[in-house]
This record gives sequence, C-alpha cells and structure tokens, in this order.
Amino acid sequence: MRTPYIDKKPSSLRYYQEGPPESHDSINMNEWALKVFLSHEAEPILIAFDDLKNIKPITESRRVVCVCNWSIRRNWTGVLLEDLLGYLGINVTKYRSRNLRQVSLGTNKEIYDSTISLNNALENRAMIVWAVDGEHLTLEEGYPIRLIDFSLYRYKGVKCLSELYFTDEFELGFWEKKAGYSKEGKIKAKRYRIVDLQEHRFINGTGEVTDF
Ligand SMILES: Nc1nc2c(c(=O)[nH]1)N[C@H]1C(S)=C(S)[C@@H](COP(=O)(O)O)O[C@H]1N2
Ligand SMILES: [Mo]
Repeated sequence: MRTPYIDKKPSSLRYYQEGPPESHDSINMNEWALKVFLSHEAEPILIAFDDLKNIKPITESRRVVCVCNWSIRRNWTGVLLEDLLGYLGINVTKYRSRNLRQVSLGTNKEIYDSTISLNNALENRAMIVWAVDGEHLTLEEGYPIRLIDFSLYRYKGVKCLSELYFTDEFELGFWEKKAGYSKEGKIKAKRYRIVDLQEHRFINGTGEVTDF
C-alpha cells in the first residue's frame, strides 16, 4: 500500500497554510461531526465520523497534482461524495448546478476554504478521504477527513474538512485570494515532477490523470 518514493514527497506541513490541529486529542472524535449546510440560513446536517466511515468505504489508487508542478499517486480510502449525499438523503439532481464550499476546522490564526463545482465533483467521483496508503491521515495530511476532487489542483481540496456548504455563488477561496490562482483550479497541461515515479512527465490537462 506504500507509495513509492514517499520520502521524496514535498512536506504536508508546508502545504498547510493555517496549520493542523494541535494534537489528535484537540479534536474529540466522539463529538466531532461533519456539518453539511444546504443553505447558509439552514441548520446543518451533522454526520458523525463512524457513520461517515460506514456508508460505503472504498480504496482507490488515484493521482493528485499540485499547482507547484508536482504530482503523486497514492491509495486513498474514503467515501464518494455522491454516496455521502445519497446517504444524507440530499437530492443530487436538485443541486447539480450549484457549488460546494469546503471550510477547514481552522486554527486561531485562520481557516482554509475552497469552492468547487458540485456537478464537476460528482462527475469526477470526488472523495471524502480519511486514510492514505492504509493509514489514517496524519494531522499534517488532513486528519480527520479531507475532500479531494482528483480532476483539480490540490489547493481545491480542503484538509481537516469541517463544513460543507451548497452555494449559488462561487466564492474565491484561500489561495485564489492570496496567490491569485484560478478559482476553477483545472490542472494545466505542462510537465510535472512525478514524485512516485521519480521522473518528469507531461500531463495533458484534460482532468484527472489516469494514464500513469
Ligand atoms: N486546510 C488546508 N487544506 C489544504 C491546504 C491548506 O493549506 N490547508 N493546502 C492544499 C494544497 S495547496 C495541497 S498541495 C494539499 C497538500 O496535501 P498533502 O498534505 O497531502 O501533501 O492540500 C491542500 N489542502
Ligand atoms: Mo498545492
């Protein structure tokens, strides 16, 4: 299950702008729940960690790509966003045109957020992930859960995900505001450093990388 050359992967801490939670104990997983807001006004739907893990867990080997020119294929364990919404009884067709805003638990410094197209995320089999390479996500990797849309750059997926909002507006996220990255976050066609292969390869920019 171990990703080849994992020791060559850029540091997760470097890619954690607001910083991870202080310790595992700083989040009480008996009380923790993912909050899903169907609109900003409504009370959220809460889903406990154990319930989330029992919906329909899958493990898939899938490639992620960072806007900083590197990529890695790893074994992600989680649940499809589509299966989560189905489990919560959310009528997916009703929300198809909308966006999904992800918000991290955050630290006293700041929070990290990112908005993605719900339609695109469902079509591309986006996942809510809690383990990688057979091990639970570390604090740096996004414990307890993170969302990944593999058709987009990694900055579009929030580590330590706490809240999901169905929104009409497509709000600018953390990196779009700070660094001016595109808010769509589509993977661009160019050469990337492929960490798990230890070589450079061209990625054609048509979405999730599936050829290698
Ligand atoms: N909460 C939070 N999520 C985040 C980030 C962040 O700074 N904070 N960085 C993003 C970016 S730019 C990358 S490359 C990946 C890094 O994930 P990794 O720790 O698996 O390398 O997390 C993404 N999700
Ligand atoms: Mo990134």
